[in-house]
Amino acid sequence: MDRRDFLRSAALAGGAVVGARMGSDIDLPPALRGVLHQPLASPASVPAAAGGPLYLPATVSPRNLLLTAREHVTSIAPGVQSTVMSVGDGPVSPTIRARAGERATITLRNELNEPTILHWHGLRPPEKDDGHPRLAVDSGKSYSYDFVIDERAGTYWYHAHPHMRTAAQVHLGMAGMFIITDAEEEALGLPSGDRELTVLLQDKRPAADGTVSYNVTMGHDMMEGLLGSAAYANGVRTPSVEVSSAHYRVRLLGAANARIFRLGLSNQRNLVLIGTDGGLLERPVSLPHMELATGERADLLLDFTGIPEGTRVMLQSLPFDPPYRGMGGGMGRGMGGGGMGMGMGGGGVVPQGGAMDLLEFVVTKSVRDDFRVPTQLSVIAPVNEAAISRERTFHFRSAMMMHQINGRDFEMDRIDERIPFGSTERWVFVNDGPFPHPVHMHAVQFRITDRTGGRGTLYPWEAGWKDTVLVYPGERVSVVATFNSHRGRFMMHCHNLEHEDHGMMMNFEVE
Ligand SMILES: [Cu+2]
Repeated sequence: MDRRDFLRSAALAGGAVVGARMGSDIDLPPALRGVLHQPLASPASVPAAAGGPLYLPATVSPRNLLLTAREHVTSIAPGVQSTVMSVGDGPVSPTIRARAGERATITLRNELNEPTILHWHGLRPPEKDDGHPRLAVDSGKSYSYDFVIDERAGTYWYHAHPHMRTAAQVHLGMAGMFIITDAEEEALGLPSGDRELTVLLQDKRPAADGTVSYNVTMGHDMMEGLLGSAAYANGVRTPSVEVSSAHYRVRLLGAANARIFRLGLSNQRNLVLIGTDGGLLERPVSLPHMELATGERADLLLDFTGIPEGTRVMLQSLPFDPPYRGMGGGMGRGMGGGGMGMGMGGGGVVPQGGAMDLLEFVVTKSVRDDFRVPTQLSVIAPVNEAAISRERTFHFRSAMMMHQINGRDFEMDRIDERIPFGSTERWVFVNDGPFPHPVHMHAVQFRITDRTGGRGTLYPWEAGWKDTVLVYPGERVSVVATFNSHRGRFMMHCHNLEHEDHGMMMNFEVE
């Protein structure tokens, strides 16, 4: 069935459109800067993790790299073997690690039973290497990439991007981290080796036996996007990882279908944010909590110094009242999201804003740690407003099972916008619908300059170079980008995986 047949049957299956509740009730973070070391608060009670060790993906170089995508069975929780789709043997795909300026020569071999293609999220390779869905290769075929990694040091990622199957494939493991280092970053002496972790955060709906599949419903899931009943870190259900009483660098990726995480620690120590999507911030920011939507990254320093052996600290998604009425919202957090969770082994679906335990740190070793958080990390030039040659506005709207940009569904071969190579433009993303949209641009890193409506402010985690920005209902968010990486066809889309699969994407040609 094609997309429209699918949508028609989805509509018949009965999804209602819930009106927006514009965001007047979000709590703004208090004064956030300058507090790098918080006194140790009395530990809150820490719920026991489902256990199981954190899966640590293999680290690979992008040089002469063969990535074989396949369906296979692997452990996703203690005693639970489940069928996943990933590159390699694990529940998520390997971590690619490269230095800025290195060349990537990568072959994707598709051993899945369906088309796939990989997109290097946040990187700016040429058109042929960007993983546009029209480049998807059939089962049994391969695709070769060859490009120079011309980016700042940062926490990037890669994931499957075939049209209408991105959600299923990413949900089941076709996603991995892409870490880039450079001399500027290395000079900072940030925690590394055993004290650096990369963690891909998702939520899923385990069945009664703990196995996971991509089991979306036609109505609700196709509108708000899939919300799960349990959290997964690197593909394993609420795992745990042993740490020393030291500083750790933890790079987090929002890789859920639709979940927005409000990250915080159960011992109430602050998160120290040092980088966002496109690399380091100018200065570290100490935050009691921060939000992370699908596609966004947070490069964090976590301080476990002075914490006694045996202490458990949970990285949590703290409860919040999302500034919109999701289909499970207002029906009681954790109560099953409007009946969606019935019959699921992990309990009911946790609505957007519901609390979730993500990853448990267990302090198992007391060590001396002389690391001091640097006061200056990098230099980021201010946005050059004078260089902006044009403003374009994009309206995002979801209604009646349709997810559209400027009133149009995605068409693979239609060029929606033409951009002069080298130009700097302001793009304004306007959310006219009832659901949040994390908006992602290929081919550029942008700066977020303004948010009006809704939350009406910019947050510390939206500073620096970004490639994805969360736009809540009623919001109007401006970004500034310079289109100087390559000529060719690229895309801008919502990164809610169900939204992008069902039309909320558009092509632009840099010419
Ligand atoms: Cu969306």
